[in-house]
Amino acid sequence: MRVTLGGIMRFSSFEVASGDQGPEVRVWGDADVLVVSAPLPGVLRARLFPEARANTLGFPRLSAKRSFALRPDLPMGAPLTATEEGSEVLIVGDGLSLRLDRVTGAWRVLTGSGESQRVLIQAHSWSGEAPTQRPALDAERFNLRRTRLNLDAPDGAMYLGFGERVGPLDKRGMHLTFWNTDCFPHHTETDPLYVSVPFTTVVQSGQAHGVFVDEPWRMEVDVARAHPNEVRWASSGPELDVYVLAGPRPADVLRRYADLTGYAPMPPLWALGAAQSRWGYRTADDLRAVIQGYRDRNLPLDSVYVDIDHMDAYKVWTVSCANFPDLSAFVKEAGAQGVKLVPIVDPGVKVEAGYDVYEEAARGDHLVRTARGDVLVGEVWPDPAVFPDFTRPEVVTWWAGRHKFFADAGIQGQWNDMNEPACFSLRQPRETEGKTLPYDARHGTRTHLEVHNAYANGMSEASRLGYAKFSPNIRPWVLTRAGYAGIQRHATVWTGDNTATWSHLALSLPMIQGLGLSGIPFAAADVGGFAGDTTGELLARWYQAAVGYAFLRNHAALGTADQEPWRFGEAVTDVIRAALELRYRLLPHLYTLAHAATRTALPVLRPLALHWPADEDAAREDTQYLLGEGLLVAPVLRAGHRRRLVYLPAGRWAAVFNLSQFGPVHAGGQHVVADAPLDTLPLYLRAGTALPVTEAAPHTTSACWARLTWLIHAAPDGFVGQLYEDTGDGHAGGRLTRLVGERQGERLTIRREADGSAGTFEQRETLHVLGLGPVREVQGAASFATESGVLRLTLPAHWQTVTLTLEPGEDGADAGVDANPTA
Ligand code: MIG
Repeated sequence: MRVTLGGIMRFSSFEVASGDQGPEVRVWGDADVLVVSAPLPGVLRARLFPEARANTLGFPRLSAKRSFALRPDLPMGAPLTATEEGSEVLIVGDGLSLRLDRVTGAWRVLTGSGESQRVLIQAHSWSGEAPTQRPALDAERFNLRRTRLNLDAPDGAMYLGFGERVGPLDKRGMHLTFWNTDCFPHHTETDPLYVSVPFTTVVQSGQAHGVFVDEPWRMEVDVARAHPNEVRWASSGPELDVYVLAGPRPADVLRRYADLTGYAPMPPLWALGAAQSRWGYRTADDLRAVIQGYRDRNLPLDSVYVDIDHMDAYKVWTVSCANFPDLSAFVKEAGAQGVKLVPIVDPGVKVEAGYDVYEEAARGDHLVRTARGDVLVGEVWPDPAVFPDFTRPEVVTWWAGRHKFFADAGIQGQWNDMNEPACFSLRQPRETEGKTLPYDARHGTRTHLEVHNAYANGMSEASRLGYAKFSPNIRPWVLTRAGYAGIQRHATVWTGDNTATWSHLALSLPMIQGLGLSGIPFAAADVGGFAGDTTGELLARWYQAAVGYAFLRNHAALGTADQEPWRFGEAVTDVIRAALELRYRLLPHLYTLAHAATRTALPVLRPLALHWPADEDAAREDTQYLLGEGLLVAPVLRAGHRRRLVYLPAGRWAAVFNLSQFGPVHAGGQHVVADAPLDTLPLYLRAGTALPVTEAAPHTTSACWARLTWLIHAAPDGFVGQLYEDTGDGHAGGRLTRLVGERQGERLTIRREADGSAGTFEQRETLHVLGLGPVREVQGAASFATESGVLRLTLPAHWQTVTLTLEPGEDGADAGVDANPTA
């Protein structure tokens, strides 16, 4: 219990001091400490340490914290001021201020000043407990809600993000746990899952701010469920490390979060191509047959994933000689067909005398221990198995060194699984929360309860370090199942073991969108569903929905029905081929979005909430998504449906279904009905947008597009488009092109502005422009023609400017607008 001294202020002293991360304001009383700093513009950090006197040494100074989330090169924070105002302490940082009531300990964070001042966060209570002295080793001695913070949840505020979660985009009304869990199968109500990111973007009246609680400890957050107007955080650790991030737009919050925790590195182009996987492909011959299956049917394919059967007796960093007699030769063979291999790596190390990985780990003291101090032994695929302690830097370095094995074989991508960590059972049985290690297992001086959620970050950091060391000229592609905040610096996430059901197809969109809003821009779900038998219709619709997933992997569990694209007859194969070709046509745009993600943290697959937070219909819509601000995807997510309702946000939207037809144009701010027979993916292009696309290909080669078409939906004042190009891999620079159309009266000037270089290659560019009306004259194009309202321009090499003279009086942009097609 917290002790409050009658009549005495909870906070009686404060000072401005110099902390490990820069200037900080320390406020303390008899027991509690609050330390405020300004790590970045528009970001305020408040370390809340109730009962600090009983919990720490050096009171009121708090010891430095090692964060798994923050980027390692975070600059020193900015200066702050602290003044006394009546019963409050006012702390002013870089863009945000904090007011603490010295009597009650309540505090709030404000943005702006004077008239425009707004309260972002109101914390009305926070409390904690001293450590208990009970010596027992059982899980009960852990107080899972040791430190608590209650924040105001104003009516109407939406809470987005929180990492990997089921349910709708807005988590208001849910109780969420941060404890990475291998749960199989998960359902539409299951919580927690594999990834813990204690970060939310709060949207209220169209304005956004963020709250990030940087604690890898087991935590819970009750998002206005137990109390309709409170968000209640509870940690099993002794403090809460809270970052408040200013908006005003959701995109600003996301950028500030990435400034703090890091940006995802640029993926190689091939990782954006089609991928085939299955738990059950055992041998090189199995994979040969898969690749052949794709090539025989003219289905694009860029990678195959190689599941646990590649190992010798599930020993990590080995390959079964029987299944893969010559791994490097097979990597080359697949490479010659444009296909990369992505092997799985599990953290569990088999206990076996003479097995070098085990021997090294044991000798180097790299393993997780029990509370008693012995090496902890459990069972995973290898049995018995021990667990490298990836929370310690020296273990990360050791594991990174192990990647030489795959790097030398020419492997460029890796799939880190089971890193919650998953553990099926323990040699010395103990109660655990989910199939993992016990709370009191030891990671150096820390307990598992404290670092469980961060386990996967170290494992994937090692992968990135390993490939950087052994294959410095490529961009490694690292996939992880588990993760904590900051995981995006090392790996991207797939959503784990979903099922081959329509509800999981639908669920994939809010899950991926939620991960995107949690700083992980390249997340995706297994296409077709992992568990259970898929059907042709479900698989076809899933491929359509996945046209805009950041990566596109068909994966299935052992023992389920085959689900390669050709397993359901030719009609379904044709639909899937068309979806894959659409994907490959979109690659210039998707690759540009990927590049943008590495700089802005905006995800590839975006919720409408990101760009239209003030429009409630848009903000709550999670059956559709955006690829950039101008392309809206509305896949059919239900069995038997051949039409769907689509919400179009503000603007004018041209139907560009399958990217093969142009029109009609709808006014936004309304629902429209899309006709979508099985072979149709409803897509809409917003007026003002130029979308770069290319031609379909059997596999990717370079992201310098030899054939480029800009699909343009001209707004009355013009349009703009972006294109990022480079060689598709490696670290050489790229070229960013802006295509700008500016209309003044009857004249439309189209300019191409390029920045950077992408080497010399021949590019054949065409523009397809909708929304112009009749054209009288064209200057600067090689040729042009108008066909059913779309102007097609072919451009000469290295063109800079094209000028169009339009027929006067025609407002082409309004032609064919369907103001309310549902009426
Ligand atoms: O206990 O490696 O989520 O994608 O196929 C199951 C076998 C282990 C779980 C992964 C799944 C993978 C499977 N793995």
